[in-house]
Amino acid sequence: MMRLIPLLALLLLPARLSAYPEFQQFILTNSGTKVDCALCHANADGPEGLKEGQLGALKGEELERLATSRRAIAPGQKVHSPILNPFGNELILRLGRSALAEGRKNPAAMIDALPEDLDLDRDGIPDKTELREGTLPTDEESGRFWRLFPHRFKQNLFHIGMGVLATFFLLYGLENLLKAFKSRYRLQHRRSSPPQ
Ligand SMILES: [Ca+2]
Repeated sequence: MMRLIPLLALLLLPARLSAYPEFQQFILTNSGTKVDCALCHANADGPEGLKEGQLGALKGEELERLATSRRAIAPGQKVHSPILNPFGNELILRLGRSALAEGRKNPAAMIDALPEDLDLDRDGIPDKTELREGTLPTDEESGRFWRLFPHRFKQNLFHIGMGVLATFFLLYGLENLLKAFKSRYRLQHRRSSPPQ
């Protein structure tokens, strides 16, 4: 019972302690892209509610994980909050909840504090760039076209190589076929022409 009291208190916290609309507003202003809560949260509708990944649906062990993540004030603590997605949990690990809360006053500075090499989905676009541009750091298909291009090119290198080879052999075959038709036509033309 004693353990339930702090857990219940967590559920009764005001919504703004769980949701960070300032970041969504910053991204909208910075990139013109409207993002939903799926950027950092497990549920695209945000942490408040009764659906999967929302506070009202958490049970037993999930509440324990929520409490642990909310105690991660300083950076360096690996958490697995049930209301956050892998990127939200990574933000707590890298920055800590205190810096995240402070970041609401200056989202640009908070984003700058993220390491340049942090790229959760390994699509070649650093997470801080994805945040600025309103694309998803957890989805390798999400990103500006030209930023994703090198990653997609590398991913499809084998198929591109096979396509080039197939085109080469097709053109080579066509060229030889045309030569063969040409020689046959000349031969037939010579045979049908009366001797001079
Ligand atoms: Ca990325």
